[in-house]
Amino acid sequence: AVTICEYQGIKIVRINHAQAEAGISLHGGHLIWFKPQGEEDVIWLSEKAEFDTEKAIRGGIPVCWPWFGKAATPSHGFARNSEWNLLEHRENDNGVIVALTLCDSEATRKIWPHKFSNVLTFEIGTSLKVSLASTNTDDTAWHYSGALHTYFSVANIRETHITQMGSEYADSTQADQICQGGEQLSFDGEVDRVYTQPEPTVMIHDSNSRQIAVTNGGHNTAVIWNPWQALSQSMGDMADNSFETMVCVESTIHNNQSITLAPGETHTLTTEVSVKR
Ligand code: TA6
Repeated sequence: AVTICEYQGIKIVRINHAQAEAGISLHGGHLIWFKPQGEEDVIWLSEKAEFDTEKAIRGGIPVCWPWFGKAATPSHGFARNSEWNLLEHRENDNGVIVALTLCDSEATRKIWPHKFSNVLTFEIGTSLKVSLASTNTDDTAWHYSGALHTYFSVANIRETHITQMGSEYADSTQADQICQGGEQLSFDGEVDRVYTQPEPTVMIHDSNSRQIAVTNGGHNTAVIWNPWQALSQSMGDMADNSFETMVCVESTIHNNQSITLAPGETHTLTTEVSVKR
C-alpha cells in the first residue's frame, strides 16, 4: 500500500509492499528509509535528524541540486530544502514506483535565475533505484552539478570497507589535493573524497556479512564521506558516535565538471542500491 501521511510533522509517502518498506519526504524529495522485506535498514537516518522544513534532513538520500557542496549558498543547492510535488505512484507485484516533481518558482529563481523541471523517480522493490531527470525549460542554456547523497547504514564503520571506487581522488580534507588510493578503502578517521574514475558499481562491504552494491549513472564522480568523531560531534543533528554506523557513497556531478543543458534538453542522474548476502 502507498499512503500519504504525516511523519515527525512533515508530509511523507509511506510504502508498505510485499517486497519492501520505504518512506519519502515531500520536503526535499528525500527518501528517509528503505528496507527490503527480511533485510535490515539499508539507508541510514540520524537519530537526531531534524524534520524542519527550513533545513535538510540528516541521513536518507538528500538531493543536492543545482550545485554540489559549497559552490554557492545554500550549501548543496536548494532542492533538498524545497517542497516537491507528488506526480504519481503505481504499484505492481515487483514493487512501487513513486515520482515527484520540482519546477522553478519565484523562490527558486531568486536563488538561481533559470527555468527547470525536475522529475525524481523512486523504484522500490527488492532493490531501490532513484533517478533525477533535469530538463531545461528556459530559452537559454544553463549548467548544473549535484548529487544523490546517499547515507548507507553499516554495522561498524571500523570494520567496513569499500571497493570499485577507482584509485584517483581529490581529498576534500586536504584542499582537494589529487591522491592515488589502493583498491580498498577502510576507515580510521574523517574521509571526504571525490573519486574521479569510479567503476559503475561501487561496493560497500559491511561487517555484518552483507554487501551493498551502489550502481550509479549520469554521474562523473563518486563522493565518499564519513565525518568521524570530531565533525559529527560538531553537528547538532548527529548523535556523538553515530558516525560509526554510516557512510555516504554518492552519485555525483561535480562542480568542476558540471553538465550543460540547452533549452529542451534533459539529463538523468541515477543511483541503484541492492543488498547481497
Ligand atoms: O558529500 C560530502 C560533503 O560535501 C561533506 O563535505 C560534508 O560537508 C557533507 O557533504 C554534508 O554536508 P551538509 O551540508 O549536509 O552538512
